Amino acid sequence: MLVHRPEVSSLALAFLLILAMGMGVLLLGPAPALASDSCPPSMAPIPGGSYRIGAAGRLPEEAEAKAPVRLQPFCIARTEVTNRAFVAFVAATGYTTQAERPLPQEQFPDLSAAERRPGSVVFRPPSPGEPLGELSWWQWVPGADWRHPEGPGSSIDDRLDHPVVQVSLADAEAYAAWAGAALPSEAQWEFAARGGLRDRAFSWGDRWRAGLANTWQGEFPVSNTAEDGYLGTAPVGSFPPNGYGLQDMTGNVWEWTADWYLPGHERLAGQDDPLLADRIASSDPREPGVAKHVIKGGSFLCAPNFCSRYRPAAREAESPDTGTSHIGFRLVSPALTTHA
Ligand SMILES: [Ca+2]
Repeated sequence: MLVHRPEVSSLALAFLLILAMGMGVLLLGPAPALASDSCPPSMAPIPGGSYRIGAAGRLPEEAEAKAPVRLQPFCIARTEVTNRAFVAFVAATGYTTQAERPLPQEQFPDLSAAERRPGSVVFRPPSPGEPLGELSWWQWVPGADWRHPEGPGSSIDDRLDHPVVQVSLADAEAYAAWAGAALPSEAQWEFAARGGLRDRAFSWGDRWRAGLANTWQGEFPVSNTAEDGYLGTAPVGSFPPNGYGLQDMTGNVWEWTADWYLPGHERLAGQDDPLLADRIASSDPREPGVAKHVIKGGSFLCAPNFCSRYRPAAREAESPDTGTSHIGFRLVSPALTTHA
């Protein structure tokens, strides 16, 4: 197990490099040191460095890049953006989220005005005995939005410290701009989620350990035993941090990244601070012709028998105008100062 240690000496780094090369492990430049005051208090300093984004021998869409990517030091929020923070954003700006607006007529010319009412997509647990079709547990619910995550009658009043959900990519970008920050690239997000570990399946090591993240226990989608204490979202920071002090990089809610989606990572291989910023380049073989963004981290709906994408390398593709009841986001910003 190799860990980023910005404080170790050059001699120690050289020793680690030689040791790792001897073990046949691809190794990766020493991370620049990052001053402790390089980031706002709500963010953790990430030392930067290089790594092979993705994973070998897992799902095809997360296939490991053939060459490492390199990252400059950056700051990333310790937690997902909360409902409380989003309330402050909306109060300050009057922003209206995508789910609170009618569907655009030009985009949906065949729908009536009633069918284009504001709404969003909500997870609906199937009833006992109900036939399970492909993704039959997702339902379009008029009136579902970030203040009413499961639709009319639901509320965030007792969830102010939970991650905001039902936000589209544009909503997340608007919040980030207001906060003077940005959404993480996929490469930044995954590097941060690894918590300083190399080539490990999970943020904490190679073995799945229940209770370290808000996921789904039981047989998805019919039985949620909530052994981790939460049927749905949890207050941010309810589970232990990873090696970089980041919480909920595994589970709770999926998080938007700044990258458009392509299966695999070859477009990023060998690049500095890579970002797939080209919408035209996006492609999802499961839904040809629809440009999608990368989301990371898995959610409270991820179970071993379904999804199971609660690993740093795992990823999903999401239409940028689709917020759901299990997608949120966190912010990054450039590191303010570095020292040698
Ligand atoms: Ca749970």
